[in-house]
Amino acid sequence: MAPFTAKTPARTMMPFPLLPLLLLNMVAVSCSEVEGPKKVPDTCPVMVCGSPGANGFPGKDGRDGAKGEKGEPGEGLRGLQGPPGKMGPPGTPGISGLPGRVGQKGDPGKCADFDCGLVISEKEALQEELDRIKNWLNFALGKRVGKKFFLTNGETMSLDKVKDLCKRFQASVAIPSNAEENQAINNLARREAILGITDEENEGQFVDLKGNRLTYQNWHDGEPNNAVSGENCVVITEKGKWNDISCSRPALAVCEFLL
Ligand SMILES: [Ca+2]
Ligand SMILES: [Ca+2]
Repeated sequence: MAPFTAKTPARTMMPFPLLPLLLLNMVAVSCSEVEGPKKVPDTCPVMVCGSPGANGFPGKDGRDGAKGEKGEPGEGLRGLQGPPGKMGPPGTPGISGLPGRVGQKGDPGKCADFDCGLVISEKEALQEELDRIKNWLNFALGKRVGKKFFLTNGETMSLDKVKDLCKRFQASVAIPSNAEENQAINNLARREAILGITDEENEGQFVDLKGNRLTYQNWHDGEPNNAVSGENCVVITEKGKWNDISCSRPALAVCEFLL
């Protein structure tokens, strides 16, 4: 390269090629004056004071942020209803309901003439048979007075057992309500027989087994005397008179049936 000398008049006449260097020095001086005594990074003056460069390439995507809150439901169109599903298993049976009210009695039915005649004839035959049996019993064992029919099984037992025996046959322990019934029982028994009378609840106050006061009495002389350790049951003697006895003492069982 040729040295810069005075012999090159063209260049001495044109100092403009040195102008950029001069401007650059001026800029450096001005910047140092602005920043003052602070230590200025080496790269600052040129970047701040120079002309802005072109935008660089976009950086890489950042990492995913925290999950956001659930959004409001959308308002899309409702889909069509699907086909019905399969039938499920049968449920457990429910509790039975309360029985309904009893209905009104119906009208009597009509039967054919042949059937009605058969029913009537059978009824008449049964009634005749029943009457015959009653007569046999009356003749052999029992005594009938009015609507009462007295029967005995021929056994002797205490009052409690006579009550159970009569109850089994829908009857009750014999108790005369008048002289005629007293005579019928005496004729049937012909010995001591238990009567349905007691004063267990109130001493000396004899009542029937339902607690009703007596309407007829036929005590033996000197009876009831509640003798020994107490007598709260009653028998009809072979003479047809009454006597109070101990309830543990057995006598003939006699039941009365209502016809
Ligand atoms: Ca007594
Ligand atoms: Ca007595």
